[in-house]
Amino acid sequence: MTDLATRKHGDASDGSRHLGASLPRVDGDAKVRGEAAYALDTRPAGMVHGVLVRATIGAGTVLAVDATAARHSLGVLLVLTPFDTPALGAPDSFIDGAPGEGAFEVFPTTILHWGQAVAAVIAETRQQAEAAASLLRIDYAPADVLASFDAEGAGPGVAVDDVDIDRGDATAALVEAAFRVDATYETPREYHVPIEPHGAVAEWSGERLIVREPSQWIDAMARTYAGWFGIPFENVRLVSPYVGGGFGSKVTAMTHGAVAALAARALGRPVKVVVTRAQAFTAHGGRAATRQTLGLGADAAGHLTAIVQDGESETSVFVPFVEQLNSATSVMYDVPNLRSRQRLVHVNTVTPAHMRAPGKHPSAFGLESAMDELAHLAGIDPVELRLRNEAAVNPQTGQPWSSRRLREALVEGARRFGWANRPPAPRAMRGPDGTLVGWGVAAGTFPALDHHGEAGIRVGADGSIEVLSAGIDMGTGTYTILAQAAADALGVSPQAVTVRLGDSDLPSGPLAGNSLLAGVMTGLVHKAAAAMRETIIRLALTEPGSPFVGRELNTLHITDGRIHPTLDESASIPIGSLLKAIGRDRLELVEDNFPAGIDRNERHRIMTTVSGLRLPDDGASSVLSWCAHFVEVKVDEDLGTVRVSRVVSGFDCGRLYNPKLAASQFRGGIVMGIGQALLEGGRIDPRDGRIVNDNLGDYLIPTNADIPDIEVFSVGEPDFRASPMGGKPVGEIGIVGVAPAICNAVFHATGRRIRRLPLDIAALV
Ligand code: MCN
Ligand code: MOS
Repeated sequence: MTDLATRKHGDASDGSRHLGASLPRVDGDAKVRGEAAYALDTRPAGMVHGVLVRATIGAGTVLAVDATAARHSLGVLLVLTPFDTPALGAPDSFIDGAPGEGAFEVFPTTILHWGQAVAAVIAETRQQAEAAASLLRIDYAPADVLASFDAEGAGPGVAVDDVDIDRGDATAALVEAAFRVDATYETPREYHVPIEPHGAVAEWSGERLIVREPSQWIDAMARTYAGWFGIPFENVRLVSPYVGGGFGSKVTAMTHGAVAALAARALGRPVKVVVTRAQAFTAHGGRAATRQTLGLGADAAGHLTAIVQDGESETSVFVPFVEQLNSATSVMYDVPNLRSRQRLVHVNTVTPAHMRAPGKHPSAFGLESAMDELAHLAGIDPVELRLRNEAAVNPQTGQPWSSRRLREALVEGARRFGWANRPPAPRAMRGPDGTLVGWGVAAGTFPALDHHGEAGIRVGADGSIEVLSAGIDMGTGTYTILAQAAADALGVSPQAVTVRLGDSDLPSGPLAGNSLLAGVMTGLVHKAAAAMRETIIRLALTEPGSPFVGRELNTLHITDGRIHPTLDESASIPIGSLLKAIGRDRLELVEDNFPAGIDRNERHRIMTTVSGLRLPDDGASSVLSWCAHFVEVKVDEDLGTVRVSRVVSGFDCGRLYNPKLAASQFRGGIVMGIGQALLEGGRIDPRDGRIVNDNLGDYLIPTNADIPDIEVFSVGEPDFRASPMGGKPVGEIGIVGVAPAICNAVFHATGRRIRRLPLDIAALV
């Protein structure tokens, strides 16, 4: 068991001292002092400002735009409307088969959802641009709107055959079950709301486009810009040194970036376009609303015999985005019979997007709530029910797990939480103030993916050591863990390593998505740093000028940044001194994990398409992270308020590269889960599909006062089938299972089932 916050040393299992230690964030000081310059902090000379204008109908056509007044408004440089904006080129789709192929119409005249961008105004200042934008007169021909999947005429949607599952005969098994739960679970539209807004600062330097923009996937975004403007991908530089949160919303290039780059080219000046908080609710998608009906059957001993699932989720009228509702259902428990169907309901919304634990969150909400209902019905403790249904192998594929320590998370979590003292019946516990107290549990999972990439290492005669990667850090800890990974392999301290990230001119990095970046990049950086160590030692033994020339192989080692002769420690010199002695300013190398023999274009394709992603362990084993959440709630029945008063969560994410940062990731996910359970949800105007609560005053997310003590612990062990350095995904799993654990606790407190998020006071009274 790991004390996550204080571990001073790495796990010695592979000789590492630094990877695995709870090093504080290396970028922490700069961020706290406000010295960390984010992409949108850039102010190139002559920069001007653009604003986007949103459609105020939910569907229909733009007939005309009268821009006369706007064009004459103070400081205005350019007005772009559907009728005078050139179409951009066709970038290759990075999601296979998804639209985006074909010329990119920046402002189509066809309006498919409320808030779709219809125009842009560029002026000397942001205020001037906003003032002028308010003067645009836009004529629409509105059409009928399907505001949500609740709208009349919206359903029943279209089947998504490729996620269907038929395992055994679930329908028959459900009929014969000793215990049976049938219920419908619903989750609303949720939004990413990162504190840093979306936006871009674009400028042209000759034929080269430089875009500074927060990004989770530098290379793929750059590729889209290249496609839009018909320039080679080397001619796009995308810079994203820090990212103020993304949660899945900053993966692709969007209209604001197209407008910035287009206007910068037209005006010959740098242009900054920032999406406002309100616009963020329609400029890019949040999590799709979902609804699923679950039938769970179990035998008399509480072994699951069948799951029948029928789900639906919303998507836009133009892209079939699937929020996959069986992604947790299919792997959590050992159930021989599973039938799962999902339909997509096309409505007038912006296309939904991946949001932290896409699919897994709503999937677990349904399954883990239903498991609690089953436990209650069968009179079995909910932890015990889960343990009885532990799966020895992946029940969907029959593959062995690379590792699955869910049992340990459940057992240890129960012990830490004091679960043994839980009275089985609801409404049995009250606090001193008379509030009802309830305890709930739920489990979760998140599957691992792997990706390719490169990592660069540069060592200077001035003593500098740099790690170079286009990969990014959105608050996760990439800067820190890569310094740790390099330090171990090179034989230096992490403090001696400077990590440079988030620039497409640097060696190609994987996306920060699917919680895969840490696993891929620690492996690559370790590999590159080890190669650098070998290079340094070879040069020390062979280069004229080196004090070690002529010594035998295997007589030098690098420790604490110095090259030591094994038998003569007093003769050690710093790495920088060796470089000076052999007349080198610097050494630089790049390592990668691409298949052998592929060319530059193929590498680029792999790095910028979803098809470049692959299964860890070549698919030989099934690699997932696991978690169990134990939650206490206090419910005031008079006021209908629910407070989460305690959380204890156990995680199996393999080895943790930095337990302190991983704990922070877990807590962040749990906080987001509390928001999902109690607060978050888009409110949709049924007339036109407008998101009514498109601001942080009305779209509520948890604040400090909503967050109790959260205890997180790790039961993971190094899993080298999962990744080169033994870790499994961390960034998203924290959220999975939190909402059902809270709702299960509310049931235990009140006897009332919450099957629809966010929790509505009306459901309690
Ligand atoms: N880590 C670890 N041990 C591991 C794996 C990871 O210690 N075995 C720690 C490291 O500090 C690492 C971090 O966890 O930097 C996340 O690693 P990983 O799980 O590989 O996730 P990514 O680096 O790919 O980051 C993306 C992931 C995703 S997909 C979402 S969504 C998400 C998340 O990270 N969005 C976030 N966490 C977020 N955290 C912040 N602050 N802001 C967001 O927008
Ligand atoms: Mo995370 S939703 O994969 O960016």
